[in-house]
Amino acid sequence: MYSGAAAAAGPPRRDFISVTLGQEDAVGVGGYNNSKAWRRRSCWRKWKQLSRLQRSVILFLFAFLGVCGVISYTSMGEAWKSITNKSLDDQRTEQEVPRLKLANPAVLPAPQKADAYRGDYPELSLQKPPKPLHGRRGPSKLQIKAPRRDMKLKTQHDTVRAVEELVKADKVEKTEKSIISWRGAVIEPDQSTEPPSSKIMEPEKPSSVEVEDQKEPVPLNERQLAVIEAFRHAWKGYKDFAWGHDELKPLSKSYSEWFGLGLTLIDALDTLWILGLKEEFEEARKWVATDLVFDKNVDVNLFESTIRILGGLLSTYHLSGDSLFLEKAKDIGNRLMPAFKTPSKIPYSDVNIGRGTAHPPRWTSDSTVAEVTSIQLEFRELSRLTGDEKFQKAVDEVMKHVHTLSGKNDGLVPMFINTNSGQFTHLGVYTLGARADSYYEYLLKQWIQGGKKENELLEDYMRAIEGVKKHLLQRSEPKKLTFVGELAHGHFSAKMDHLVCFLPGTLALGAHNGLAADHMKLAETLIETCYQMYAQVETGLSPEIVHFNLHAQKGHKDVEIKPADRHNLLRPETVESLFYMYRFTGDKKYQDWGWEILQNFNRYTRVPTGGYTSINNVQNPSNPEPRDKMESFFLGETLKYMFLLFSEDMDLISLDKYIFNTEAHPLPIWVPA
Ligand code: DMJ
Repeated sequence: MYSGAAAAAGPPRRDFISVTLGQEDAVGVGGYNNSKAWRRRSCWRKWKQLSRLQRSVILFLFAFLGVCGVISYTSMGEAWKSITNKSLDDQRTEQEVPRLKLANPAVLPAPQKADAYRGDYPELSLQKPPKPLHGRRGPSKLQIKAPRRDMKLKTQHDTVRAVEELVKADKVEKTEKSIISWRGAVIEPDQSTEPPSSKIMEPEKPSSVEVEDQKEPVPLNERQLAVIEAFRHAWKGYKDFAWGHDELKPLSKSYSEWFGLGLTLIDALDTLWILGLKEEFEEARKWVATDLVFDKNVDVNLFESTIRILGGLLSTYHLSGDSLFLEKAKDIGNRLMPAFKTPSKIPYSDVNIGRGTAHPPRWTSDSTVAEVTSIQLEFRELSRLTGDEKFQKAVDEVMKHVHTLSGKNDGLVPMFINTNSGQFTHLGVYTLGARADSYYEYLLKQWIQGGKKENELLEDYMRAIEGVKKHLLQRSEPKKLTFVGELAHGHFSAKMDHLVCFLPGTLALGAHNGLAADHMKLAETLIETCYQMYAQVETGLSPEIVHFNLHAQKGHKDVEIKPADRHNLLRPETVESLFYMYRFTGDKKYQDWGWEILQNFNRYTRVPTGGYTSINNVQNPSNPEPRDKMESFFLGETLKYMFLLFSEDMDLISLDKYIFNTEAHPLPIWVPA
């Protein structure tokens, strides 16, 4: 149409386009010939007809257009590339959100129907990954970046060996110099001793197992079912008579309050999950969602509320993937922070979580050493999950400060620390029991939690274990049981709290993580002693405190019990250590010992109408004198460790992926093995 109109308009103009097409059309009268050969010939003819000047102008124009074309193509290409990349990125992020969710299922299956426990084992599998129950999963990125694997193994091994040697040779002095030379000798660039706090850049999401970790379900066994039955019996009492309150009083069918925060319910959340008690878990979750309020004018103990409430909420968040628990954890974490506003930054023991004020106990400005040094796993994890450094900073500062303090005895710490001066007080008394116990436990566990990089923690731990060996270990008569006594102003006392029975488990965990083999040997001898603290007693239950006989006396056992110490509070430490020992050795005697203990709890502490009770007298099987109180740790710790001890599934809360806080709440290891 265009060319025809040009032809009709008159003689061809020597214009490149119109001339060519118009002319050709005119020439082609009588038929439309558009063959390639004809077109080529005709073009050539036209070209020949042009003057030299015209040809030069046309060639110049072509060349000019060609150059322009190349330039604009390059710059447009760049622009286009970035546009397409961006849109690809957009697509990827949109697609990756669901993909990441699928690749990171919660570590354990959604709790199963409680009724399922009546028989059919295969249905009771604990392996299927659940969908998150409520709310959305947390943001992506599970781990703080791991160093290269081969390098990590080498340097960790070197570090551990070097620390062991130096501690043994007593060379790890408090002087800057030796520490620097030790570090210089073993630390590779990727093994910075900086606390992980400086690396917190963005919030983390709940822990998870990799897809390839999924394997055939391991059926529950009779003993695990017995634990579930015991738990349900305890839960029934709590539900019927103490729902939403701190502790059940099973005999008077009522409750007691400590903080007024539903302590037993929160402490038991992750046990419900692990045992697969779905209905009970849902009910408890509902209470947390609707009734758990921290905005209350109430004084809470910083340590107890951290290990039970903050720890319980964090681990339940990790297991279930339910953001409700993280929100609650953030809330209580923030409300506990005023405790750190002290002249020394060593926190006060008590906080009013409604008013935002904190204070020491009425009679002193001291805090307990174990309390201020056993809140770190929880606050560090809270920082990692929220991306807010303040929690970790506060607790790391405490550890750094304690690391530098004088008043230790070969790594053993006194029991009190002053919140004004920041110095240890009541010097000269050393125990692995009440008021100091979990200081030692958290040295090792923080080191593991943070990916085995914080060498001061390892150094303090190794030194302390050497201190235990040097000052606190003795053997009893007649059975020659190795036990951990106490030291008061140079005098050895053959007294051992049941609380000390956390130690075999902790030593075994250290050995499993590459520490000295003799730690494992010591763990094996100490767990035997802890078992004897049950076996040598009339009810088969341990008292709160025992005294060991250092000299053989006719008719006397190794274990002596004073009238004031013969109570049992349903404590977990021995079953906790049995769990670690079984996981690391596979020796079934540890399961058998735990089974005996469970049966004796059932025999002497079970209340028929629901719940279990502390007892006053472990030496009187005909009247153990029930105390009318079920401590929250019986559900949070004792029964959980029993269940895990009896499990043949070594990956059920794998000890290479999780670190248990001192209240048995599993938190993820940041750089799992
Ligand atoms: C628990 O609250 C914790 O295990 C703590 O570390 C020690 N006391 C009880 C259990 O005995």
